[in-house]
Amino acid sequence: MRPPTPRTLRSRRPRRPRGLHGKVATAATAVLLTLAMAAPAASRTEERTRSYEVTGPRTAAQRTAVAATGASVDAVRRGSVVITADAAQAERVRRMGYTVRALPGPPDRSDGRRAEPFDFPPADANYHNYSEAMAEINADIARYPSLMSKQVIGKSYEGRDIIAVKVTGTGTGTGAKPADGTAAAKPEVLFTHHQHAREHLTVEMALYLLKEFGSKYGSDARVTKMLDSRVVWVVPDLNPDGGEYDIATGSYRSWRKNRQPNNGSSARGTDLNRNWDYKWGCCGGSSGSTGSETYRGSAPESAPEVKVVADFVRSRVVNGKQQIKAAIDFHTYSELVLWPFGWTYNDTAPGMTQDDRDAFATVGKSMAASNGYTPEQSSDLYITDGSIDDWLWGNQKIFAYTFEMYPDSSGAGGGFYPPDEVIDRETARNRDAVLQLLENADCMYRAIGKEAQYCR
Ligand code: 0X9
Ligand code: CA
Ligand code: ZN
Repeated sequence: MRPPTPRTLRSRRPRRPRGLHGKVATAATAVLLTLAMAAPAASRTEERTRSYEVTGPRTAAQRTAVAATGASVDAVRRGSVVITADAAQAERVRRMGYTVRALPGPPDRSDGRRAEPFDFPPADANYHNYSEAMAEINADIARYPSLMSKQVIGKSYEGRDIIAVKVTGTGTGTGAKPADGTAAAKPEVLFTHHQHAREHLTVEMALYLLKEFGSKYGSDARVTKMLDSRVVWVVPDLNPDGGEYDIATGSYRSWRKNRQPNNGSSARGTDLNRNWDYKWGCCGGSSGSTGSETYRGSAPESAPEVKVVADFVRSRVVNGKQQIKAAIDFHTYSELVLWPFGWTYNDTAPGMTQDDRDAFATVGKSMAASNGYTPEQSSDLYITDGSIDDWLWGNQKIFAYTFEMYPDSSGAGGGFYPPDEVIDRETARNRDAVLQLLENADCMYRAIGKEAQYCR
């Protein structure tokens, strides 16, 4: 079968941005727009990647070897994987003896109409681009001002705000009061979204959480109790530049990384989830090649977006104690609940005792029972190094999970681009798991019956 014409051919002709028709049109967006639409040299390199089905790999070690070509492993099935790779990487995988079959590109959701620049195609109009997501969040905050507030914690490479929304009730919490009579600090829980540009459903997950917390606080007992006794931080968009780039032309680009240029290379972007400062580049779970889907960056936290969020997390250390106790980093896809470490196949390691691992696994399996995802250690998939959850746990002792959202890996659900009709169902699907994490956050070891040993 002849592979479909690469999109490069169609997008080589620079398109002129048209009017923004009712969208926020500022000089800044116009400049960004022009930047994204021009740059033909860069897009020649970038758009050579496509997705392939690789039949043969069935163990984590074999999948790690496939990933070591620099491809990203997007889905894991029994005896096969789906990868995003350029032609050279696909050829290396072929030479490992596996069958490599090119898959169709991202779906055309144009409905025959042209999409607005920087917006989702018409058939996916219920997804939120960056400015729509920010407007939605601002409206939530305006509606629930005593419950939510927003902080700009820094800027992306291209200068977009990276925000954290703080959500906490007016209740004083249930924790034991310190002897000095001051209010007990509420345990804090962090939700991060959209490290990978094409994983747009994760931004919808953030919007769902804020809407759910806002609308149910004071009426739903479980939500009220949790928001009164916890501080929730939602960082809805770690990679706004990549997300906007992915949708900029009206046809999805399957972009993963941020949009930071790399010295001496025409290939842009760092894989944010390989750029965190814990065992960075240690173990064959990332790439040192700028063109790779899993390029780890020139140094830990070299990506401004990672530095911004890592600084924010460090800023939650108060009187020497990290206030954030638990976290979920949302990705797509495969329907998984993952826990650290990603850098080693071993269940336990320096910084991960058997009790730590058991607490992770017990809460992880319980969350997975509620949403129907598969629970496992992240390295059961393939080795990753410099991932956010390894850093949050290894460096900050935060019980950090990775959720891989809808669809599963069967190939039926649209991969990174499920239709917008599934947004409501697939975000609400994680409601119970999120509440479970909040409920466990004050003492994760309670789940293994060791509260007295670890949490007094
Ligand atoms: O490779 C990744 O970064 C994640 N998969 S994705 O398809 N969303 O890119 C999986 C990460 C698993 N490893 C850790 N969580 N450490
Ligand atoms: Ca639709
Ligand atoms: Zn991801």
